[in-house]
Amino acid sequence: MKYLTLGALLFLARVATADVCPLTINATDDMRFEQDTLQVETRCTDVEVTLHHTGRLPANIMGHNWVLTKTGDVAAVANAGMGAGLANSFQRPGDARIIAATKIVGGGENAVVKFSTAQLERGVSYSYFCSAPGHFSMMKGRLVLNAASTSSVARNVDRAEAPKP
Ligand SMILES: [Cu+2]
Repeated sequence: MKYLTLGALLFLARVATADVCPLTINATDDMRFEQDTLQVETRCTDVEVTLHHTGRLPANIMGHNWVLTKTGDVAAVANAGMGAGLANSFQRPGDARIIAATKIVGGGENAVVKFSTAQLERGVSYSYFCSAPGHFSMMKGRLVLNAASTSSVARNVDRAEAPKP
């Protein structure tokens, strides 16, 4: 009986958490992301990105965020965000080009954002960057979907590509 109970618990735990994939990215006082690529495995239905600011400088001096868009939207979204101010984490409110984003953090702080991979399409290039004014030319990288095609991500993408009514 004990085995059955433990087995049931393990099964439930696996169902509840299996497809949320954690990723961590570090941002520094010298205006860099320590990772220039983040890989998302195809089994991930959701991604939870933790931005960690490894430095000591406060948010109003060297604050960083993590913003995900299509690669072709990076410059326009960064420019639109510049005028939004620190209070809006340098993101234009309601900017539909932003797929996922954290708030701005200062040294020693973390921020977390979770998003669904269902909105990511195969064959499209995605990039992340920091939208603090002047940072995106230094602070950007690629979010890469692993190409294996039999996962839940691939099925989600197929649905997303179906003709819209
Ligand atoms: Cu930054």
